[in-house]
Amino acid sequence: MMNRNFNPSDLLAASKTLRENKSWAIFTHRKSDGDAMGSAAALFEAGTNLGKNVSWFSPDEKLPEGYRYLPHFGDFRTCEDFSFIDDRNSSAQAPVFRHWDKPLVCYNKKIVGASTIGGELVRPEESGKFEDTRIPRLQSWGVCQGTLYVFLDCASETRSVSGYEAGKGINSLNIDHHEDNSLYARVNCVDGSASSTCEMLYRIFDADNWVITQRIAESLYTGIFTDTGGFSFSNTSPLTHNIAAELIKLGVEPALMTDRISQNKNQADLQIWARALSRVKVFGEGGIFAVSMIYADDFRETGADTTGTEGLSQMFMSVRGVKFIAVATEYPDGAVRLSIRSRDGAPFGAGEFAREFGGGGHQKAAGCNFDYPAKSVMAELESSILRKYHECLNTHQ
Ligand SMILES: [Mn+2]
Repeated sequence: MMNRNFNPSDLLAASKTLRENKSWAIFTHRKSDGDAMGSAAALFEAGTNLGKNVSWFSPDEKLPEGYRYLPHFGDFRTCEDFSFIDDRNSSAQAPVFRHWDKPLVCYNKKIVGASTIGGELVRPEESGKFEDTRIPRLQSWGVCQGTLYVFLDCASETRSVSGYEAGKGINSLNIDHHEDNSLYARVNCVDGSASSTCEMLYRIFDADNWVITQRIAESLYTGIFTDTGGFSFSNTSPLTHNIAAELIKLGVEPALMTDRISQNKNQADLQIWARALSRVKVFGEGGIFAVSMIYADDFRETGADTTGTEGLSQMFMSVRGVKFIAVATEYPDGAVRLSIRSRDGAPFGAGEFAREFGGGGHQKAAGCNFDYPAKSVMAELESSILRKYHECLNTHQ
């Protein structure tokens, strides 16, 4: 599912959509990174300056503490299992907060409560009888009829919100730079050649003369810096540097930003990194592959939380000769997720590998779930990589 060619008019269309709507609910992806948070913070601040009613949701329970300097860090709301259901009797889908004991249904035409009884969702016609104090709370966050759902840095809707399906009348905007973005929103502004979602957001603001304050500039710089590995990855273009230069003119201090972004570890984080580093296995012809693993026990024993591993996978790319790495993380709930990186000269890209397991991402940075019991993950990962490697060798012969 490659995105269609990006058209520069998409920038103005995105700006127009944002300007036309009074209420924005921003969604970012699971496992928040600097680009997801930087773009959300920048858009939140820009919206506030325009007098919009803005809210921000992600499936994460908490954000990485290192980014606390971003504006609106504290306005983030967790939306684990925030999902859209398709109600046949309504012209629009409804977002549901399933992680609350009683789910909330919010329709475009009217707002009603609903509840689960014995696990079954009560139909909307019955649901009016529920009085739910959370509805005003949801409304106070700005999620109400006509709210614009803005997806930032999400290649697919399911990275942020489960059950969302495109084309069902949802007032939605998708701003992203993943080349495998499935263009799931009503308005899509996706350029796979952009370094970051923050770069896309800058181009949208610039195209329609938005006021970019220092706080917005610092947020945008954060996402551009982190997604380009400090302007070192191959996604760094002349335009990326030009935008960074504009942001510096707007008040960003590069040395301060680098300290803020890179000084984001605590003792427990280093201890969990040490465990992952100690388990590294380099293999394949000439040592082109590396894998490692973090177990749920590592989080318990070190006291690190799951946000403490951001940047770890890039560390493995510093091994001489390595072209492709995968780091498996067993989360406290038992799910195992791969963080995958590749560089030029790898027999297959990170994104291509991730898609075989139902994941996604960029050609050189991607992720997927890996459904094996934790104790066999390292062996299964190595054999999956070698199997894929041999397939590639055979097709190229
Ligand atoms: Mn990104």
